[in-house]
Amino acid sequence: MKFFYSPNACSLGIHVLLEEIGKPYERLWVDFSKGAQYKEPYVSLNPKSKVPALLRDDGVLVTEWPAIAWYLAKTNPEVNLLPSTIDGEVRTLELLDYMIATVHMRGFTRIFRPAMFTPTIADEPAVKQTGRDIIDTGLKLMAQVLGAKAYLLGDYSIADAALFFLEHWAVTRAAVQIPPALEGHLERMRARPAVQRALAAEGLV
Ligand SMILES: N[C@@H](CCC(=O)N[C@@H](CS)C(=O)NCC(=O)O)C(=O)O
Repeated sequence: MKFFYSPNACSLGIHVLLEEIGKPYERLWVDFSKGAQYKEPYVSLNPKSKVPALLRDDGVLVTEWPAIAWYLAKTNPEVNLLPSTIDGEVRTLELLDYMIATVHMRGFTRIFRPAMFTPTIADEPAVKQTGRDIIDTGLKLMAQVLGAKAYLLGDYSIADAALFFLEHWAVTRAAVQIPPALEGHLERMRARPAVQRALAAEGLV
């Protein structure tokens, strides 16, 4: 299996899951500084020009964070990365979609790449502020879901890997304060050996 990533991109969360699973995989850096995501050979493999992407041993490419995480959880049931009930599965999907489609794509992307949201440079501060507001609301909602639990759904799951990269971005890339309840979650995540291995492999520690 080949895992396509870029250091400190959202692929970090999938990197964590691959390390939790612990089976061999090949890690391939898509160098954004060289625009490698828009060039051959990557663009033919993944015309979306995004990471994460997972190339299975049967040649099938899996893209989109929630789909990759779901695939990894379902194909490695012994690692218990998903709740076992239908209600738990639905709740996991609900959290993943919100964290990726809203908090990442509509929030953080506004801060990292404001020019994608306006053709006018003078508007970029307002775009970034809207991003901060979306992140703020999103992280507060995740803190409510977490409550006094150790992990979002009680037991550790793929949803925690998504929340981890959002928390990590907030603290290391966006200077956004995270709610106190999430500080504990971030510390618990950082204490996991799989998280430490993924951060080290991406040169983030
Ligand atoms: N909807 C995609 C989003 C992936 C995404 O936006 N990845 C970013 C890195 S965090 C990327 O590859 N950006 C490269 C680019 O847009 O040029 C998913 O869920 O995987």
